[in-house]
Amino acid sequence: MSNKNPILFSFRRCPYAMRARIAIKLCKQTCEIREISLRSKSEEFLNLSQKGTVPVLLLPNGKIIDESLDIINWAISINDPFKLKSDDDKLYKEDLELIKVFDGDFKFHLDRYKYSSRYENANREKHRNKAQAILAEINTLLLENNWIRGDHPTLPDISILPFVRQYRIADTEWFDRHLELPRVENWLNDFLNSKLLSQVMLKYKVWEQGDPEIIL
Ligand SMILES: N[C@@H](CCC(=O)N[C@@H](CS)C(=O)NCC(=O)O)C(=O)O
Repeated sequence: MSNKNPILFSFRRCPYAMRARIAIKLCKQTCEIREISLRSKSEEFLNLSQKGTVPVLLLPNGKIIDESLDIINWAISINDPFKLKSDDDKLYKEDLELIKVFDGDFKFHLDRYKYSSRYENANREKHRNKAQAILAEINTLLLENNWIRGDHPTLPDISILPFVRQYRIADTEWFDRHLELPRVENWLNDFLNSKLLSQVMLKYKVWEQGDPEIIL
């Protein structure tokens, strides 16, 4: 298979795919986007990556990148006009640690809060509160800035916010009334109202063989 542009296999609502799309946009990479059905994954997709998770990026040279953070790093390594990656090694390490907390603990509690019926003995409220405690730490990081590292979104914001968005969606009324972390609420609101998010949340029908190329 030879393509002119890298191809991103994506699923609109997936937070991992969202952060990959955001990085691709902010790093101004031209990629084709193909919406995948997670319920019926095409053979073409499964042949690329047996994990069967989105996002997957297929490069013109045939290389496959099938982890969202690796896709973000790929984009950053080519062009990083907004300095998503900090020049300061210490801050960069802290960013990676923070992302790890969200990909690990936060996601663990988010899943058990959002989909409590799918987990045996999951105590919805307990998991909501555990995730809230992690957000309280972010609240302190946002004391001086709108975004984690200053006046514009960088690596930790774009990697974490798609999961915070899901946390709100799990119970919007509770989040809006009872979270009581005003800086986190503003931070999420700025993200939800951003042009950037609306650009990467356009709706596409599931890609089928023969469909014209759609550029992200
Ligand atoms: N560690 C992976 C996780 C990706 C992931 O779990 N994506 C979910 C969708 S949000 C998925 O594709 N799940 C497979 C499925 O639902 O069949 C990454 O960062 O790319």
